[in-house]
Amino acid sequence: MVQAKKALIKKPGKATRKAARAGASAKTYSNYINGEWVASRSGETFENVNPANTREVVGRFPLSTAEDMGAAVAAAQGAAERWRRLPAPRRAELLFRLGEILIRDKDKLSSEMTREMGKVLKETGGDVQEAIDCTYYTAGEGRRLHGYTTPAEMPDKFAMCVRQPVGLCGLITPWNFPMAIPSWKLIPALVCGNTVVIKPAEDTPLSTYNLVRACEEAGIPPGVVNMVTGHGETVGAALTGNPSVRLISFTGSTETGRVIAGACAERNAICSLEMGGKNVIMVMEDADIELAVEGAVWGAFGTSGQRCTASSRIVVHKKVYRKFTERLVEHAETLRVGDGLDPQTDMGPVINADALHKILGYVEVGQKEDGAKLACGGKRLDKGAHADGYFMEPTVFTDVAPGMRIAQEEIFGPVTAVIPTSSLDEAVEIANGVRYGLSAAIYTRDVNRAFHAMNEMYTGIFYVNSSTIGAEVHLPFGGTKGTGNGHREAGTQVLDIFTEWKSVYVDYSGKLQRAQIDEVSFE
Ligand code: UN1
Repeated sequence: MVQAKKALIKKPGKATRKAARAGASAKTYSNYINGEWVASRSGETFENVNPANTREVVGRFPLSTAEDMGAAVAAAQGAAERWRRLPAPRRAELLFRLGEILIRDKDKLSSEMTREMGKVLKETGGDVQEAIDCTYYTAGEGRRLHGYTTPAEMPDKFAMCVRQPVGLCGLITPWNFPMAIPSWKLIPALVCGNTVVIKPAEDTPLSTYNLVRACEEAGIPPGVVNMVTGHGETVGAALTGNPSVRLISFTGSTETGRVIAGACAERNAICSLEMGGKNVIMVMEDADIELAVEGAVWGAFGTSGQRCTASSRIVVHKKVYRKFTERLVEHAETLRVGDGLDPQTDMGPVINADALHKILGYVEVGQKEDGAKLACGGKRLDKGAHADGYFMEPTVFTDVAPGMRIAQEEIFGPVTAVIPTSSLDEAVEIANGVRYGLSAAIYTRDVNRAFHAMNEMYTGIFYVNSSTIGAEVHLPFGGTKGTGNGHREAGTQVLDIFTEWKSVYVDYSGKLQRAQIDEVSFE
């Protein structure tokens, strides 16, 4: 789940006023509509602030209106026919060029992403790399986009099915993977022959801007890719409700996803949702404990726990419980929290003030739960180098019971809940006992246990002896239950979101042949 937001508009608080001073020289960015960089008709902007240092304004972005969104949709509609008719291998050539630009600019794109989003440089490098991987992998589909042929049930008749673009796609993207996730949507949409309008998260519009700018440089024609920044309630709603938009692809919070799904259902638009997770690592008594601790730290505190795939629950066999939790806490306490631009930093800030308050609220909830122990962390860091950012300590709760709120609800911050268990079957039951179904992992040296858990876990992603994070672009990404609505991004499976099937029958018998009715005999 990804929550908005820190758009600091109109009524600046203390931090905002300071930010406005420090950011007096910050660049003002534009929307991208029909190949032109244009301001919002509102004339207003919002500030994109560095969560590690709120005195720094990374840039000002258009506070767009429904009218701006209407213009972007019209542009995408205007380009749709020509883009669809451009052969897929030609479309893909432009995307390969886009991949080259992202490789060339990777360092700059990563550091700009760290400034707006907060995660450490090696992780923003990973984010840009994921966009590069997605671009290369998916552009290859320009020469595949396979359909299939199959025998027909009548003689002298040919049967096949082919993919066709769905049409105009609206992409609503989150702040935690500000380039990777837009690329998961944008690149397949384009290679399949759709035109798009992107509405990036208010917290991280710069990385999407950079991606769109690279599309322009790659020579993707005007109108094919459009970007409009602003609030979900105005521009997001205007995109979702526009009858010309055939598909909405959304990654973000469960609450927003539900609103979007409702709006799409009203007008029978296609809707692909990727929302929350309450992912789990199971640590069995035969596990390599050091490896499991490393995986837990990486999964729980990487990206400050702000991944849909974050390891927010760790179910540990009682026989190794003490050893594991001691090592986990020791490790968590050594993590250096700070500005992600500093190469010494292990964990950056969380995205904004609302997120910080929500996470700290969960720490309070956890402390009130009967039996759960706050083993480390739990506090905001706001002194010295941390004074101007949204920093908090890596936090571990132990002795958590599976039904507690901290074991059930998505916290989306650097907080993990360790739950004791006495058997693999019980671990699996606990692991499956949440409303989400994105990612799960098991640490064990026993292949039988690993396969059993793999088979029993009802999640979209499963790892053996590896953390719950780290999905690769050529495999499907998504989850069961409350995580989504049955779609998968990435892999070739994403093509089923961005295309519709057309079944084609060619009857070359020269006579009326009635399927299901005429008998065909051996003569
Ligand atoms: C997300 O958690 O929102 O598997 C996306 C991973 C990344 C993608 C995460 N490749 O952790």
